[in-house]
Amino acid sequence: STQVCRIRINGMTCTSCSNTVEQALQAIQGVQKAQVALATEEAEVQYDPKILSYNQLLQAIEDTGFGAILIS
Ligand code: 9UX
Repeated sequence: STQVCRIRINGMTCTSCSNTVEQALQAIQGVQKAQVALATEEAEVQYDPKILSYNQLLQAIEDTGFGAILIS
């Protein structure tokens, strides 16, 4: 199954920042697709809700040193 969520990411200032966050999300078991947009400071993530919850996505972003707030 697939769930989509959008996350506001705080603190990104360059494409290296957004690539770091994007790769961290893509490396998580259960994440099917993750795109991070620097310009809008948002991530859109498709994931299997049977494998993980959005809280783990927020935690993974915070572990990279950035702030994360669920949008939808
Ligand atoms: Mo870019 Mo981001 O030089 O923490 S990697 S600012």
